[in-house]
Amino acid sequence: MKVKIKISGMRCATCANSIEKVLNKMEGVDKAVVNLLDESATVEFNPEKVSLEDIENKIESIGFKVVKNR
Ligand code: 9UX
Repeated sequence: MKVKIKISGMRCATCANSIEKVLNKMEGVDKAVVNLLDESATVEFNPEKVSLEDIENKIESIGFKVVKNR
């Protein structure tokens, strides 16, 4: 499935790249693209291998905030 996750706390391209790199390394994530200006991550993943919650927790574990109810 494909989801768009709103993220706050990114202040530069390196922030975006680091999130993208970490997400793309996760088991079950097929493709993650982070957009700094849009403050979002678009993630394609296999829900049988990884959950949306796992992905959101990973983003927060490296110091960014997932914004719900956009
Ligand atoms: Mo540069 Mo982005 O320190 O946190 S990587 S603003």
